[in-house]
Amino acid sequence: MNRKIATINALEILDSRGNPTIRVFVSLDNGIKASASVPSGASTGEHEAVELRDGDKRRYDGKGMLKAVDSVNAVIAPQLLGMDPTHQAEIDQFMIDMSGASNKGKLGANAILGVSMAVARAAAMTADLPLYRYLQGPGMVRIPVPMMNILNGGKHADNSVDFQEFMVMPFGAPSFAEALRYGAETFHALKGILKKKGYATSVGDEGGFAPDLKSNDEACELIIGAIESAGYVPGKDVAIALDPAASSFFENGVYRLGKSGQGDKTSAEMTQLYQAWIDRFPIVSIEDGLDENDWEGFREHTAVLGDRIQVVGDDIYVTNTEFIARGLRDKTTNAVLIKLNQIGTVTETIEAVRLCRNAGWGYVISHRSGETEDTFLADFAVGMGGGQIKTGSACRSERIAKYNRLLEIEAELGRTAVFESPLRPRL
Ligand code: 2PG
Ligand code: MG
Repeated sequence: MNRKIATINALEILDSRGNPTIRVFVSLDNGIKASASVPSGASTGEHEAVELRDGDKRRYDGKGMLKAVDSVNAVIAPQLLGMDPTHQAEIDQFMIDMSGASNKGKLGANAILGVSMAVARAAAMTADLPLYRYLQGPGMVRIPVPMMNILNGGKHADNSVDFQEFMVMPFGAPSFAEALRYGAETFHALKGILKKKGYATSVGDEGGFAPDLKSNDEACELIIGAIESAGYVPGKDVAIALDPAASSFFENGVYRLGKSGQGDKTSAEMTQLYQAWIDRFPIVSIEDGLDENDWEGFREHTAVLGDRIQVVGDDIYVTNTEFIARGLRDKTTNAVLIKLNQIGTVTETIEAVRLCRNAGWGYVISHRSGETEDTFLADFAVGMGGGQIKTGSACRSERIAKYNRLLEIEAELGRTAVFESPLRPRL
């Protein structure tokens, strides 16, 4: 069967924040055409694969992506033409080698990932399979439980909340469609409560509210109120997941809870604080509760909390198998956040997932704060089978696009789709 890569080219487009990103188009000699768009983070981990931006202040304040477009069109494309798109690992390795020891910065992790994703899509189309099926292979299909970021603090909001993301996880729902409904109803209930209290209801980058709350505790209290007012039982139908993004308030060896006025804390004190919260609120998952370089602190944090909740590492691992392997050895966390553009190729991301799965660890497939309308992530989350996705609130089309794609997949599969949270209700 004919399925050679015939053309590859890239286009500078805009992401959900109005910043440039890249879309890559791949065509095969059998007439198949596919494209994929690359997301971009704000609270990036120190060791993430390096995004290539122009740095030319005359365009988009230096954030242009014409150099990355050029990497695809002039450097990567000529090398990959004629290759079989189903040879994903070989193609990805080829690009990794071309970028040398630059953590993908020479060609741009954005350029490389765009090609990698578009190639995967073209290969799936050639095989006449939905992307999730192509990525997963045969067998049971699991639709992920969403972690929906409905309230923001930290660097994402101008309020007195130190922690970045407060998410609802409708894990008691019988299906993804119902989970999405629980989550969306909770989001709307929260809006009503905020309005009544005279708080702002404008939304941030990921669609969560960012009201001028008085404390970290108030954020959890409001969410509990919203879950109940939507008619659900906190901890049974809908639980809370957090991403404090602690690297963003770690300064000179201390955790500085400056926004809430709770003062400076050590790792152990932060863990105590989370423990007290877990006692009070139905929290089932905490991501980046500590700083990305605080490996020792994380180990203790997981020893204390790991039996009760999912402890997720994001910035500490940056979806890199070397860091994840260290985490597995040291029991640093018990779960990993997985982001395609932190590592830069589909193959390496799948490797990271495989490592987690083989160790019996949880993994959450995640969006970035800068996204596009591309739904690759939804198929990827289904294909990886981990049962968890983090892709924003119940508004903003770049987030909803992923949820709508998951609805589509669940409807397509009918009764054969499995919807089951890896996290159990704690009641
Ligand atoms: C995170 C992500 C996504 P960003 O910290 O987990 O929510 O944010 O994409 O800005 O790194
Ligand atoms: Mg995070």
